[in-house]
Amino acid sequence: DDGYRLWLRYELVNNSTLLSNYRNAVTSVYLPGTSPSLLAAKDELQMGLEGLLGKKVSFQNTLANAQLVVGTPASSSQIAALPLSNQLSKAGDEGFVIVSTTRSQKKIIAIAANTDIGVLYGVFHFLRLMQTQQNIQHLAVTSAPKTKYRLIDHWDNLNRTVERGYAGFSIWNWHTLPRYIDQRYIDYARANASIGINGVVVTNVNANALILTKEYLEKVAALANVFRPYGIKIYLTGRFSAPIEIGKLKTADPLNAEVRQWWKNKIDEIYTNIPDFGGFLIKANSEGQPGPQDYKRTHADGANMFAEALAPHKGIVMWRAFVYSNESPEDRLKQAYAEFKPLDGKFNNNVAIQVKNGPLDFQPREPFSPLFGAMPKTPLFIEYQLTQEYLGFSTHLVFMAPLFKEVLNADTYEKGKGSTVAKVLDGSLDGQALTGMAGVANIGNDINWTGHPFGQANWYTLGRLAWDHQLSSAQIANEWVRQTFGNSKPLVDTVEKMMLSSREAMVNYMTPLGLHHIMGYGHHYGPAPWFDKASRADWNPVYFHKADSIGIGFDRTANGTNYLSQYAPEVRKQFEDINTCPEEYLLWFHHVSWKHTMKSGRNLWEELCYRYYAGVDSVRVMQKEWNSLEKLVDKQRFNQVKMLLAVQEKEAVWWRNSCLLYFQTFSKMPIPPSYEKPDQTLEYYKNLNFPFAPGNGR
Ligand code: BDP
Repeated sequence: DDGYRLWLRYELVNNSTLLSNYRNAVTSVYLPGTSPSLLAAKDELQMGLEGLLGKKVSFQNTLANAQLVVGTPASSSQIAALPLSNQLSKAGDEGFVIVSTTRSQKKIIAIAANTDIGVLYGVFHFLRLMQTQQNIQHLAVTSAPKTKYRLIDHWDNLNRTVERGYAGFSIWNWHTLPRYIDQRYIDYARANASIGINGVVVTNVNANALILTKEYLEKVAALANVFRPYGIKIYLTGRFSAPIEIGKLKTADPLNAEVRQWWKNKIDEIYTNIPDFGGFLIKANSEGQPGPQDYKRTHADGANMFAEALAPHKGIVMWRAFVYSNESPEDRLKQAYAEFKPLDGKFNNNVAIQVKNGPLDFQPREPFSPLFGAMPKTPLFIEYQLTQEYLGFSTHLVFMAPLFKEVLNADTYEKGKGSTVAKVLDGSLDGQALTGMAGVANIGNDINWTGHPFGQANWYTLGRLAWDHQLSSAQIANEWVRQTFGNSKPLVDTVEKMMLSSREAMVNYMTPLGLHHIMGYGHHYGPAPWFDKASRADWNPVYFHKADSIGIGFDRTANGTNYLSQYAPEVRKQFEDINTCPEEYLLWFHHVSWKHTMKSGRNLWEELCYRYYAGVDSVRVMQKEWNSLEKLVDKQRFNQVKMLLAVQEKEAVWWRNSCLLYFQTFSKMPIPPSYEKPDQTLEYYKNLNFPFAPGNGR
């Protein structure tokens, strides 16, 4: 199996009792209607059922002969006559109901929704139930998404390189668009729809104005046409200086009338090509990107200029809060809050501020960004990174659901206890209508889409959590494994266990106890805690770990940078006291003595050794677990994962050894003799170089 089919494999049900139950329940289908979304639902249902059941399904012209009834009250009066209005009233515009009911003394299953796209989502959910071998005798599902904008952000350049992409080149072939429609675009749309993704940003946040030219917009429109039946809107990244670069204006000042008119015209032009264009994602005044501050204007001035032009078309602006400036000597972590918090309430109502999950930059573990809970008058979207820039690229098996959930469950205390990040995001805490979740894509043109077969699980997770943030990591892992690899119990149990332990393993072998940003410079491959040559202080690992003869860690308490003042008092209090600060975040907030006694009774140095070694051990356990599955997994994917785990083990050892040998030059304490000895010297690790490491892709 080459992995191309992702979690939509629809293999024959291999449990004979279940197979005959399923065959008895759903082989005749009534799915009326001819809209593109209903036709997509029909195609999917046919392909899915025929694969799962190993026999043809017959599509009926009337409900009378059908076992499975699929549609909306508008698509068929016979469906309108079913007693579903109660459930449907809870399904909203995108949700669905799946119920077992009887009609004229006959058992039927109805998949119904208020809209055609809801039907498609319902069909995908139903197929998921069967792919994961659930009982479908007594169904009573009502499901509606908890966030409105559920997005995949591609960092794809027009020349098909992908910024921080580790799965090949961009799947968008701008050269052959618009006339050649790669089957991949359709399968991509199916995969996204199957997990409820309804928006795709196709271009890199480090934007290129060319995408806004007539020639490219035709191509973008062709993609939008492919996505539309699947309920997916297309978004672009907006290069702030585009009016200068392609519009021949002298300025891009957002308060300049000509500039505003230029954007208005451009946006109107986009909508004549793409009537349901979603809007813009914008990175401005960050890492060298142009923005409103170049003209002494605020982020709100910039965002509102776009918002005004998009509003008549119902488009939105997603304005990124990932900003930090070169000039500021401040703790880099404080900058986003310092710039955005004062702007709370100043954005038009079709602007959302898109905030990375943590205050720094997609590290293996970060505390939640203090912007969550600090901007009650502004819709906030969360941005996660699926591509594993800081998590071992696409050679490490790291299941991110626990990372995502950790942030969602974090309590901001904005309105007292229980004010979780999830409630900020789903709008329930502050009554926001614009709600959303985004993941930076890990997708490329590799045959299996994500390079590592398990990278698919992170794409899957983003969609599932954006739909329902209450799903547990275990449930997501379980459904993904069943659909992607199969349903046998030892297989499901073992893979689920591997997945659920993988994130903590990675934190341990890379950055335990709150360490962060100690990776190689530029390409971010492997460890380089010693690196201190970057042009900016805050691109240097030494700036972040601050190891010295006394201890290690970044003091962000009132005695240090006072970053902690950006959190609610309850949060601050917990983190600020070295005794109540969770050890996972210790070195994030404190400079701690090597001799400090940890909860385990070990001192800090010993604990650091313990964690690094535990990380490597966990990878070795994963290897054993995977090897036990040889007979249960197809050969191709079995071998791929086996090879990748070997790479991961080697790199985990590299992280462990080089970090401990380096930090040891400060702690001056031995690595406990019971641990295996590093087989290389610190000098060896420092001298490694990686001409082959993927760079930033630009
Ligand atoms: C950083 C990446 C950089 C991105 C930036 C961003 O290293 O390539 O452009 O994030 O999010 O993590 O804009």
